[in-house]
Parts: sequence; structure tokens; C-alpha cells
Amino acid sequence: PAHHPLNATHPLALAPVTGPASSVDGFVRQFLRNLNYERGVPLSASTPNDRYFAFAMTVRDYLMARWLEDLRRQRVVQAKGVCYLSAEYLLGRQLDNNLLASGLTEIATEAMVACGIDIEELRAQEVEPGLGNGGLGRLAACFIDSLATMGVPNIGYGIRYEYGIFRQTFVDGQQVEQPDAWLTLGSPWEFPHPEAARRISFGGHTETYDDAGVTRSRWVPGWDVLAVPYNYMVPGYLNGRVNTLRLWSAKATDSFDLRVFNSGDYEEAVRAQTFAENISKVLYPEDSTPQGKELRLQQQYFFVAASIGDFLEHTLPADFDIHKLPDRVIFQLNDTHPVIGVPELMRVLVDERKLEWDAAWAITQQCFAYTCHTLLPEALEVWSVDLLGRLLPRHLEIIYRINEEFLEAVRERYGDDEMRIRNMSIIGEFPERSVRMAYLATVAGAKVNGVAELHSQLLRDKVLPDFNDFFPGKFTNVTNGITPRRFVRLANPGLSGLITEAIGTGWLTDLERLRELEAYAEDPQFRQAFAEVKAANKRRLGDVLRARDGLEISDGHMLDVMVKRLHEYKRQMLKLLHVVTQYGSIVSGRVAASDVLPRTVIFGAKAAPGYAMAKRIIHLINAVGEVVNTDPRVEGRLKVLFPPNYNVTLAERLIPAADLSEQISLAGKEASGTGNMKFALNGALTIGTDDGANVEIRQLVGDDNFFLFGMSEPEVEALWARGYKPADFYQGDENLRRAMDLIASGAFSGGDRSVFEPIVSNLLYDDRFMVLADYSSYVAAQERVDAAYVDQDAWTRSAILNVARSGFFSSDRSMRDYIERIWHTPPLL
Ligand code: 9GP
Repeated sequence: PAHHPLNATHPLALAPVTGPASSVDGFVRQFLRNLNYERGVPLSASTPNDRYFAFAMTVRDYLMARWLEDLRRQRVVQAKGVCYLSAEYLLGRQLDNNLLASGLTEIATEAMVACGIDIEELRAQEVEPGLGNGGLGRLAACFIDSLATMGVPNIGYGIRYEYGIFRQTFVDGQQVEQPDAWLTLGSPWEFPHPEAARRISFGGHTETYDDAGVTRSRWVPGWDVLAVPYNYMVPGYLNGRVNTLRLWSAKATDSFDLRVFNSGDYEEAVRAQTFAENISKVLYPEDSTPQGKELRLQQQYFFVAASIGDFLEHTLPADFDIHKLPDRVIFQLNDTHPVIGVPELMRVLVDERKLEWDAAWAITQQCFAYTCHTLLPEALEVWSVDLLGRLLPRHLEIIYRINEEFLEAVRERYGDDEMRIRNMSIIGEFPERSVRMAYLATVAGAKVNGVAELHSQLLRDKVLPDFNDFFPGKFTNVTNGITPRRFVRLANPGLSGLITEAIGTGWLTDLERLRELEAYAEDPQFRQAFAEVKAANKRRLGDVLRARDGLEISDGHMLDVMVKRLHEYKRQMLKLLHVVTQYGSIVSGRVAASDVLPRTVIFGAKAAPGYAMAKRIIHLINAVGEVVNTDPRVEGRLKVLFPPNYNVTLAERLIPAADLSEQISLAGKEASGTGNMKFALNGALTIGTDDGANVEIRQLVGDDNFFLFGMSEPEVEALWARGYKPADFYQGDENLRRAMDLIASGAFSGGDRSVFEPIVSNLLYDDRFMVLADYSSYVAAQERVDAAYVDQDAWTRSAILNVARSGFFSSDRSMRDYIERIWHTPPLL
């Protein structure tokens, strides 16, 4: 560039950035350079962590030129882009993904061999950043992967939690949470920019003032913290594109009070610092205490205010006409966590940029869109007016005004229909006056979407029907998806090789091409090869579980897998009742062990630390496993394994090995699910209810290749309306009675009947998620599974058809849907 902003004249300063040479030698040279110059060690004295860091930095170096070029291009072009606002990103390990995206896997592997380094040792060194709880955070990670792969300029904004999702261990079968200190050894993937820190304010009060004859409001905050950005590369798959993920870390504005320190009161001297830095300390701190709740709102405002401010001041040119903001950005709200961004943008526009309210509101309404990820009423966040007013007084005023004008419009449309007005008010009155964040997002958002067809329909017709009536066309659906790069190519190299051999490589960026595999389902040789891949994946999983947890998978067993967060609505209990039923039949002699299809049931699940019933269910699963796995009468034909600390890294080993995917939530409760998609794409057959994205999976793979059971959503509703009495189901089904009685008898708790009594009585007398109502249908479906599995060749054919017909579930397709239905961002650069 002739006009370098710094007036540089040296030809090297003017030349574009270049990466290291794309050869084994080039890689080795850069690796050693990083080891020596960045880590300050020679190879001979390096630790595994040194080598991992130097290796990761070398991969980074190859991506750097592309990243800088993309950042430059985005500055120059100033096209409309997406800011994805998400409190969670469950990224998984970065190393293999970045090697794959940059096409370096082979060169890097050879380079390490040449240096005498075991690349597996380097892989094992990486701690996955667990900056999310489950599906919602993993979805965000898949989405940013897809956007980069499609070349859509995007920035993901979130929080750099110092401690991610807790590390789960079991002590006597019970969950114990350990802090996830993922940053202890540092992370080679992040680029801190302390110089770009932003001041984020809280508390204080508001006041009015006279601004050249206009009365205006302003916020006089009480305290503030610094938000320090850390950038991460988000490389597209083999396309030379790199987007940015920017996560914020909290830092005190004044690190400590020297005067107090010198007086010897060390604790007091750092009190303010600790307080400020707590904001990004932990993912989702316990929110059952008032303090925890406040911290959560602080986190939300902290990252959203930093992100919006960053975009307006850092990404937009200084002379940008703010009225054109909707042409430049759409802020996508991932669930209600970032919704406080709505009044924040209004505050910036009205108080700081001095826009008229109406103009600011018109802009705001075009700049946000909201994705709802739940149907559980308790997951739709509300903030007490009291708390919000204390922490963000100006924002509360703004929310009140938004609500006032909105309700005015509702009145205009429907007259004084007080019931409707109360139902639609952004401010709820019971049990306490509070702000309904989902309503605020719906009123402000240009679009509102659910995450699977059924979910979007229920959201529109059952959760927010009045809003749908008031805002025709605002509601839409985008069915979730998953990235095939991580969850097929990296997780399942065997299957990927087989697919590529059959249909070429295009499927990794055009997943619908998997359709071409349908014909191969009829080819006995292909089926044979497919079955061999599955068997090899099971052996690989066996190695992982043995080394990780000392667990054994038996040869020849069907692998029946249920991995997801532990929640009653997901119904791990239903799966467990089936296990107990089988166990009971064997030990009572009703069924000969030798007649039972050999199965290993694998659970993986973390329970929220404050969720007592979920933790009890974990305890029961472990207790049942302990008994079933060691009872000689079972003859090893039924096993229950529960590897602790289920995370992305383990998922990548478990899913490719599974035969049967358990997706058994009560219909109408699981918004979408994404695990269900990952299993189908890796050739597991699903046993599932008509819930979430299961509905679409079944429609696509076909009834013959899916084990459907249970009530449909309207049937669930009808049963509630009639009056659900779980005890009637218990009485009416002998198998169920036996299974429940076995648990109640203390058979899994050393004779102590009290341990699992709360689970049993909860099912018998409450059973919010209708486990008992669906039990008999589930057991019957499992019998169909058993029968089908006996014919291995037919099973493999169905598995291939699951893969071939699941191309729709690529997150690339989800992103295309968002672009078309919601973002209207221009065609790719
Ligand atoms: O529970 C939903 C899950 O069904 C969905 O697949 C995922 C991604 O859309 O979001 C989950 N929701 C939450 O974690 C909180 O709303």
C-alpha cells in the first residue's frame, strides 16, 4: 500500500504479511523458532507444554497472514456483518481443528516425526476451553466455524471465563465439582489486547439535565471495571479465511489501593480488584443466591456493553453516520443472556449520540434479532426490577419507556384488553416486579426464531402467541446444525475416508452431497467397510475409556449412548428404568441372560451444581452400574458405564462409536438438540420421541431407520388436560412396577431404602416429565431395537442411510437460513 498510515518506507514493512514456507522444513524451522524465541528453551530441554505451545504457535503463524488480510478487507469493505452475542462458546480443542482448516495436518505430522516428537503427546496437552454448558454454547461454536468456512465476515463476542464448566468427578457415585482451571498453563490460541480495554460502568443513579434547551437524561454510574479483549482465530475450512472471536476478561480499573496496602491491610487493598475480576471468573455462577444472581446480570451487561461499544467505536470508521447502523450490523442475541444489549444500544444512541428516541428505536429494532433456545418457562430469564434498577438504573428507565410505548401500541390495536396487556407487558408483576427478557427481545428484535420446526411452532403458537398476532411475520424458524468438519471429519476419520473414497471430498462443505451415499447402502462391500469403521471406532473408544477412567467396553456389545446435560426433561431416568427392567428380568430368572442382546449403555452428563434431583439421578445411574456390572447372573451381557466429565473431547470419541442414540425427552420440551444430529451423521440409529429436531431427523432418514416411541406433543397436552396420575401407569404395567420396586427396595443402595426414595416418589406422585407415561412405549421400542440389531447387515444399511440423509443438519445450512431469513447480509466477499 502506497499510503501506509505510519509512513513506513522499508519495503518489508510495505509488503503483505507472509506465513512460513508450506513444507516440512518450513514447519520445522518455524516450530524451532517459536520454541527458542517464544518459549525461550532449546528442544533438548523443552517440556511437553513448551512443545505444545511452540507447535500451536506455528499453526497460528500459518493462519496469521490470512487473518490480517481478512481484518483489512473487513475494514475496507465495510459491508453488513453479523455480531454474534453469546454468553457461551463451547469450543472444544483447537489444535486439530486449526490444522485441518489450514491444510497443515500432514506437513505438521511429518515435521514432528522429523523432530522426534510424538504428536499425540502434544494433542493430549491441550485443555479444551469449556466456556459453555452444553448445546447452546456448542451451537455458537459450530456457527462461527460455518461462517468462517462460508467466508461470511463475522465477529463472535463473549466472555473469557477464567474457569469454564466445572470438571466432574464421582466420589462414591456422586457428582463432585472441581474448578476447571483451563488457563493454568496458558493458552497459545489467544491474543490479549489490554490496550483496547473498555470501561464498563455499573450502579449509581440517573439525572436529567438541560442540553441547549432540550431536557435529557444521563447515567451517573457508581463503579466500573475494565473489559479486556482477547482475540481468537476462527479459521474457515481450507478457504484461506479467518474470522475473529473476541472474548472479554474483567479487570479492575485500579489494581489495588497502595495507601491501604502500605498500611498493612492487604485484604482490603485488593478487595475492589477481586470484586471486579469476579465478573469473568466463572461460567454461570450458581444463581440460587441473590449474590450469584447479581453476578450473572453483571456478566451479561459486561460483555454486551463491551461488545456493542467495541463494534461502534472500533469496527466502524470514525465518521460513520450512525443512522446507517442497520446497513452495517445485525446483533444476533443467543438466547436471553445478551438481551440487555437492547437498552444499552438505546442508551448509547439517545444519551451519547444524542439521537431522538424514535430514530434510535427505529435503528435498534433493525439491529437486533433474537434466537430462543428453550421452551421451559424457568429458562426464560427475568430480572427483578429492584436488581436491574440498582445495577443499571438508566437501562431500567429505558426499558420502562420501551414498554410504555409498546403497550400503547397494543392498546391502540386491541382496545383496553387488560388481560392481554398484562400478558404482553415486558414488566411482569408476579411473584415480583421483573423484566421479562424474552419479551424485551421479541419487541426489539427484527426477527425471533426457534431452533427446530416444532420448537418454532410452539414458540409462536404457545409461548408467545400474542406477540405473533401483534407482529405478523416476525417469527421464523432456523433448525440447528452442526459442523461436519469437527464432528465427522475430525471425530470420525475412518468414516470420512470411506465417504470421500465413495463420493469425493465436496461433502465437507456441501453436506447434502451425502445423499450420493444412498446407493452405497445397497452395496455389500461398502456395508462391510462401514461396519468395520464402526467396529474400529468402538475399539478406539475402548482404549480411551480404559486409559481415561479404567472402564471396559465388551466386545460384540451394542453401544447404546445417552450423552447430554442431566435434566429431568431429557429423561435419563427413562433410559435407566429400561436398564433396571432388563436387569430385573435376568436376576429374577424371567429371562435367561443368554437371551439378552449384549449391550453396553453409556451415560455422559453433568448436573448443575444446585440441581439436587439431577445429582441424585447421577448417583442412581452409578449405583445401578455398580450392581449390574458386577452381578455374575448378568453374565456380562448388560453393562452401564458412566465416564465422568463428559465434554467436547470425549464426545468426539463417543459419538462415532455409538450404535444407538438416545433422544428421549418428553415431546415439547427439547427445543432442538444437536447431539441427535451428530449421532445420525456418524451412523447411529436414533431411538427417540417426536421432539425437537428428532422430528426432522425422522422425516429425513425415514421411519424404517428410526425407532419412534412415546406421546406426541398434542398427546402430552391432552394427558395433562385430563389429569396425569403417574401412579396409574405404575399400577398398570407390571414391568414398570417391578423396576420401580427394585429401586425402592434398596437393591442399588446396599439395602438402604431412603437413598433413592426421593426419585421414586417424585416419579410416582409428580413426574412432571411423564417418564412413567412413556415407559411402556419406550420398552417396546427397545425390543424393536434388539430385534433389528440381530440382523447386523440390515442395521448397517440403516446406519448408512442415516448418514446419507442427514446432510440437512450441517451448520452451514443453518447459517444460510439465518442469512436468508434474518440477517440479509450481502453475498460473500
Ligand atoms: O435445550 C436447548 C437444546 O435443545 C438446543 O439444541 C440448544 C441449542 O439451540 O439450546 C438448548 N438451550 C439452552 O441451553 C438454554 O436455552
